[in-house]
Amino acid sequence: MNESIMVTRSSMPSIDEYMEEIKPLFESKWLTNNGLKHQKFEKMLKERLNVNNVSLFTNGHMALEVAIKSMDFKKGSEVITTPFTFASTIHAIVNCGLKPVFCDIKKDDYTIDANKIENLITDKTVAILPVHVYGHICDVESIGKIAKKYNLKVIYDAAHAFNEEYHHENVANFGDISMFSFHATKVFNTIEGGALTYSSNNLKPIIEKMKNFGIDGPDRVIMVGTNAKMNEFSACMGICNLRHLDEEILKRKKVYERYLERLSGQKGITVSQIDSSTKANYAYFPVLFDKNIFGMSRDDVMKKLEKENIFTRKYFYPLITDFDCYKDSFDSNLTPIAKKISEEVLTLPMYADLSLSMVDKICDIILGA
Ligand code: T4K
Repeated sequence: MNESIMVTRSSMPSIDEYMEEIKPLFESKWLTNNGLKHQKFEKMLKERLNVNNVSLFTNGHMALEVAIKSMDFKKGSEVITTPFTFASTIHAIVNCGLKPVFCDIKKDDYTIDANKIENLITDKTVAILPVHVYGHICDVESIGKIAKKYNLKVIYDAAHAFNEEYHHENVANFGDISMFSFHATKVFNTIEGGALTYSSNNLKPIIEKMKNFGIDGPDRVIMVGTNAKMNEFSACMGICNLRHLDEEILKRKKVYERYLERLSGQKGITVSQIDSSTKANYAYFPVLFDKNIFGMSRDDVMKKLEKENIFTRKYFYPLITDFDCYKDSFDSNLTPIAKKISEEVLTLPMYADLSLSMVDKICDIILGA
């Protein structure tokens, strides 16, 4: 049997490089709680992303929850967001006692449709939480203007967009806060991990305390915090992986270009092109299959590839509003574009070490060559 090809594969440094980085931990025995590696990694990220503040987290999800909590919104307030995302985005809003209000997405890049946001604003709206889904950068200018007009906060779920730039500005600088995921399946990983980036220096002490139980010194706890700190081994993985990020992204670019060459222009297949204003990270390769034109549905293609031991994923199906835990509270028919895309989308294998011959094989299977 051929080796299985999964939708992605973690990037890792060599064992030697990682061992070298973690060696001091075996002497210091300092494993977490803002250790030296954590401090080093935070500084490296701050410089790389060119942002005022970085806070490191145990994972992207907890980072997002802390980002929302740090804004101190009144319970029951509304947050305008997208249903076309991973469970985490909406769970974070709900876990913070807020109500998600779903806005439809754009046909071309699957990010929130800024033209439809204003209609959803009520006197309970406090924030917009858009997602740079697949690394497609949202319409940050329009979102920023709406937020200013109505005095709303903007928290970007930038889980997929690490290292990306829009008109030469790093995505880490948009909105009030951006959240990045450093999960093993991401372009850049710290095994599990995540980060918040933000310009306001006032937020730094709040966010840092919130992720450490609200502790403000040996005898003081000043807020109801949580535990969401990044540990030293994860920070070491981040330090090592950051050294190789540019070459990893370059390899992904080659995979992306080969897919594009093979699949774009095929009838019934839609591939999303990267906007010229974006410096991309090539996080995912989503493809839409229109059964009426292509002849096979997304599920048919998925099964056909599975027979050859190639495992794709339906990121993001079902739509969040169709989840068992949300379907009684929301109506997915109110966001018809998101619903249609979630029914047609398949994310193909995408990672730095995916060979171009494997990309050809995947495309041959899809196209029945
Ligand atoms: N917001 C958005 C928009 C997100 O997409 C995510 C996470 C978050 C927020 C929250 O961030 P984190 O809290 O996770 O930092 C995966 C990831 O667990 C999740 O991080 C990610 N989004 C989501 C889109 O995908 P699964 O359940 O699909 O992953 P899994 O375990 O099926 O892995 C997929 C493939 O990756 C495997 O088939 C092989 C490969 N893999 C997986 C693991 C775990 C590796 O190569 N190495 C590994 O260690 O959720």
